[in-house]
Amino acid sequence: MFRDDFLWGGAVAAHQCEGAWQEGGKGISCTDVETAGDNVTGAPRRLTDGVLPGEDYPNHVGVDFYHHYKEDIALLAEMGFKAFRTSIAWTRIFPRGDEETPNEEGLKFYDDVFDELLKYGIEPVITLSHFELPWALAKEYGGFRNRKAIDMFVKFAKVCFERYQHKVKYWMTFNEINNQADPTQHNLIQEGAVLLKEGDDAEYLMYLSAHHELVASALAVKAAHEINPDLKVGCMIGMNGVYPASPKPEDMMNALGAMHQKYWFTDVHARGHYPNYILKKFERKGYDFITEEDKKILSEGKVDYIGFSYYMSFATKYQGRNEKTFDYFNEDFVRNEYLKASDWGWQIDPLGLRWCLNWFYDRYELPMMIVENGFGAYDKKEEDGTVDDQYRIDYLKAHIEAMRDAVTYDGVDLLGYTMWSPFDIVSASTGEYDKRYGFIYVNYNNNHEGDFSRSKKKSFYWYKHVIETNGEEL
Ligand code: P53
Repeated sequence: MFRDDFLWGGAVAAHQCEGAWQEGGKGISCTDVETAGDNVTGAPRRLTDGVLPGEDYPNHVGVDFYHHYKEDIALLAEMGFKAFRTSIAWTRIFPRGDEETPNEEGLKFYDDVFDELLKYGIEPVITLSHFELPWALAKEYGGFRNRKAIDMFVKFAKVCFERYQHKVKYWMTFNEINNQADPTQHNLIQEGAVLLKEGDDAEYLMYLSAHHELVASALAVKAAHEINPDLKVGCMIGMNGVYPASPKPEDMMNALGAMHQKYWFTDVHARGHYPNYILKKFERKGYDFITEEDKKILSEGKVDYIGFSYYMSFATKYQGRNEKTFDYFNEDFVRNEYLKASDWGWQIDPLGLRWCLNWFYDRYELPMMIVENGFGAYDKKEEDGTVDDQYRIDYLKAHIEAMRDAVTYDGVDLLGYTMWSPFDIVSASTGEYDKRYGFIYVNYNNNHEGDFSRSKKKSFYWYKHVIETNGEEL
């Protein structure tokens, strides 16, 4: 049984839906210089040095939410949404990140969006940094490898808390802060505006900039509580539980090692200090960037709740590379023969969601919010304009059932569920339009064909009923 005020809803991020990349005084963000990838050819997204002619930058147009938000929010209200999660594009508020004063036009845009939501009784749930940091922060300051980024972020956060404190109660600081545990250029730029240069040690830079982000996050939590004690600030963890590939003890230890390396970020956010297994790693590697002042800040800025996304689970097999430390290597991840996968290779595991809810709750005993969960698929629009997306209903139904069991049988404290994404948007990992998650079809595709018109899929009516019955009838 879900609580009476359970926050049923959906989630998006500004850069994946808004478009209008040069309107309202917005500055260039790091995703504005990321090209589209392609799941069919396997071509990855590329980061270009500034906006170059002839390149395809899908986030420049998104699905034009900037001009469609009233229509979109009306559709969410029709489904009975209680909450809508989006992000505030940092570059609409501070176009370069280092300005003295915020951009009023940007602030006004989010006032309008929040007012529109509140008109229907939909609660905005807001992420401050969701893969869209200022490009100037990356180019001119080195992103979060530089401590100056901490001040820039905290300034941005304070402006938002002050301005929207009476419209937004639930906040999150850095979206999927732990994706960078795999320190690829894509992950480092999305998380911390870090550009890798020749000779850089990506792993070191990841720990350094993640540390600065965690300090910035703790300062933001503290500031929010000072500005208004009613505000709740959470972390946002990209959670994909790691199973051992077999009961072999080494596989078990490998899975534990992977869990440590991928999720230590949560320990810092929730407990206010680093776990010993990471401090030991820093000792071995000679990393020495945590100051006494930082420790104090972390201990004073513990999060109020755990926000997390869940799409899939992983399995890992010990290959002997990491004797003693059991550090994880991407090559150790193997297919789980018990699970099916999406067309993008994401392994579908509803019960894994229940496992993850328990894992978080056992460790932290904090309220939780599932702020992303959804099924990216190729949809087919029929002649009559409908989309029969039963596979999406099946996916969501099984996951909601698992989370309901976690509440009913395990007693985890769950505040809400915002699925990803109520209307189709641009994919974050591949930059595609054709990877669709929505209950609402957006007429636009990878080839830039379409007029952005919106229409309801079969799942639209299904989710409306789920909300109506507070998750009793799936
Ligand atoms: P897309 C990787 C693995 C799981 C979730 O992802 C991830 C990522 C990074 O892309 O990201 C989250 O669009 C993220 C959203 C994103 C969503 O999952 O790649 O917070 O911005 O769109 C779905 O299919």
